[in-house]
Amino acid sequence: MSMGVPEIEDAKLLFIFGYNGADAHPIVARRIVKAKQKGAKLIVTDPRITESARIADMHLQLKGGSNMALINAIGNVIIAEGLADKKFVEDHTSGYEEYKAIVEKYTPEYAEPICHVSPDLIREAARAYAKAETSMILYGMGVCQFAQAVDVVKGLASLALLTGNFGGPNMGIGPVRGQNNVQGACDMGALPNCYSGYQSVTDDAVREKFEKAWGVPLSNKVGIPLTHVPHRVLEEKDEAKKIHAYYIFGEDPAQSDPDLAEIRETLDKIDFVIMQDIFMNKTGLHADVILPSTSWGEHDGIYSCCDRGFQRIRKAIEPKGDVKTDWEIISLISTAMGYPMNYKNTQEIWDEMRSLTPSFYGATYEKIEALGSIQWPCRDESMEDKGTPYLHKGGKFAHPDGRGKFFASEWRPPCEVESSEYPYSLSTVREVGHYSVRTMTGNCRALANLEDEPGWIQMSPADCEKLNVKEGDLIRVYSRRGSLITRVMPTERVKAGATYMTYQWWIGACNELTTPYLDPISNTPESKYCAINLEKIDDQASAEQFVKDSYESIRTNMGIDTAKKGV
Ligand SMILES: Nc1nc2c(c(=O)[nH]1)N[C@H]1C(S)=C(S)[C@@H](COP(=O)(O)OP(=O)(O)OC[C@H]3O[C@@H](n4cnc5c(=O)[nH]c(N)nc54)[C@H](O)[C@@H]3O)O[C@H]1N2
Ligand SMILES: Nc1nc2c(c(=O)[nH]1)N[C@H]1C(S)=C(S)[C@@H](COP(=O)(O)OP(=O)(O)OC[C@H]3O[C@@H](n4cnc5c(=O)[nH]c(N)nc54)[C@H](O)[C@@H]3O)O[C@H]1N2
Ligand SMILES: [Mo]
Repeated sequence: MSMGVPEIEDAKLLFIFGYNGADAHPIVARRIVKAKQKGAKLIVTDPRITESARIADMHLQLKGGSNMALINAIGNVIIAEGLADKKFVEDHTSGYEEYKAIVEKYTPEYAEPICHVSPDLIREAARAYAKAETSMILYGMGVCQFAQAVDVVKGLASLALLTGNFGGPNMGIGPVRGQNNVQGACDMGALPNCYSGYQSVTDDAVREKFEKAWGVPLSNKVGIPLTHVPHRVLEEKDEAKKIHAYYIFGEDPAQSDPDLAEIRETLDKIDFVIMQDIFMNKTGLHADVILPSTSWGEHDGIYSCCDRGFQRIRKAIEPKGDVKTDWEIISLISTAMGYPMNYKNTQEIWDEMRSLTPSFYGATYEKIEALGSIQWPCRDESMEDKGTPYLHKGGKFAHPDGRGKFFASEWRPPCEVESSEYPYSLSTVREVGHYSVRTMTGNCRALANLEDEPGWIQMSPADCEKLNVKEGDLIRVYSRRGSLITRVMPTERVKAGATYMTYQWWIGACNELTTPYLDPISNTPESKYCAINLEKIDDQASAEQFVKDSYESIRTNMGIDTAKKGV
């Protein structure tokens, strides 16, 4: 994020793009409501009527999979109507002419048949975004989970460049990232291509610094992204590139990755799987070794918020049973493999990391404790350096020439679209009551009592009528990759032909249906679009029995006491 989460409240305009705060981040959603109460204009771009869309001044209810065309059209209007911040563009950016050449074609009239948004509304949104004193973009998985995702992120950043919405408070662009510490995992270098602080593994000077500190030779090759693992197990012919062992922790690919049939085959064919988790999950059913670890209330550490803010977390209770913290398990494995790690606590690990990471060096435990949160970059240990609430101050960017780079791309349709055989689109999203692979919320009996298997498919009332199904009916959903049973939820919030499921259900597991197509740069799968068909089930009683039996059988396999409600 170029700005901080608290700044959301003071922006004059919020442009919310493929992000549903009310279900995904209720605390951030409160800030959106507060911004509105303080007079901010709200523009929401989402194919569904989300809660933010319901209270928005403008809702661009685009057709799923058309983000790039819409963003290009907004850039087109800003340029055509002379609304760009010419001084900012001249002084602080590069690539404007190339950008202009691409968006020229994307008039609102050209975009309309792709996006299904009226040219008037596109113009109105572009004018409001460009004219507001400070405009802030918030985006989420409705941008990132497409095979054309990185292009769209850059396209959104280009709108901020075009209108000078960088370098000051209450403006900018923010991916409102998912998990409490997904930003932290990336900050610490849990990525295939970098060390902590985004220092590249292919940079010789960086590699030599880490080699010296750790006293071992290190590879200069980029590693393997999570979503390439199935290919490297199932199809790789080159023995040197084939994967034989898979150490998985804090992740349940057998539920959260696309095309689960392929994932199961991968986990079964691979020689050795280690699973390290706080609960049993579907991946654990394929594991050779299970390492139980402590949960967030049972250990110390630091999380990074999506706005680059480091925050300390503290152990609240003593762990029970035969468990260890994740860092102790990693240290023990490393020691057993011949590289001793003798850390006594998380502060020692943090201090070592800081000493090798200039942009985080100033964020000491003591300072984070005193200030509550420190947003990187924070380079100096002294109390004067309180971190960086917003980036690009004075219009300075990280490119070698100090300028922000414009980017536009032609729109590409999703990889799998509707056909006569699979006439509906499926997008997979979130609901407020359950979390990701549902190990955590499913183990909370109160939440399981509110909502349990097999989950729902959101459909337009017109589609329900066409299929002659009503709320709560079990229905069969199938794609080219798999099939499942879920419940019908008719809702006016979605358009005809487009359906939505949440991805936490074990029986109604939508990743049986999703496609493994990836964005070529981020390697994120296209979870937001695939083609499906729906089939009414006549014998509802046996379908209900099937759901009950399969849920019980999964829980029995996982060693869960099925007499209790919840997982
Ligand atoms: N309760 C709960 N909270 C969670 C999670 C959870 O599982 N449960 N998961 C956490 C995680 S890991 C993450 S990453 C965040 C994600 O939080 P969000 O980013 O809000 O994620 P989604 O709900 O998947 O998708 C956001 C919106 O994208 C829209 N969308 C779909 N297709 C398109 C499109 O083509 N264009 C546009 N503009 N929008 C589109 C969907 O309708 C949806 O409303 O939530 C986090 N918070
Ligand atoms: N169809 C579809 N699929 C999706 C998405 C979508 O929108 N649609 N969203 C994707 C996104 S954005 C994300 S982030 C992923 C999330 O998917 P995952 O990362 O697989 O799911 P989580 O539920 O966040 O947690 C994974 C595991 O971590 C364990 N865990 C929790 N705390 C700890 C801990 O302290 N230590 C250890 N070792 N384990 C712990 C949990 O019990 C759980 O088994 O799903 C992705 N999959
Ligand atoms: Mo996420």
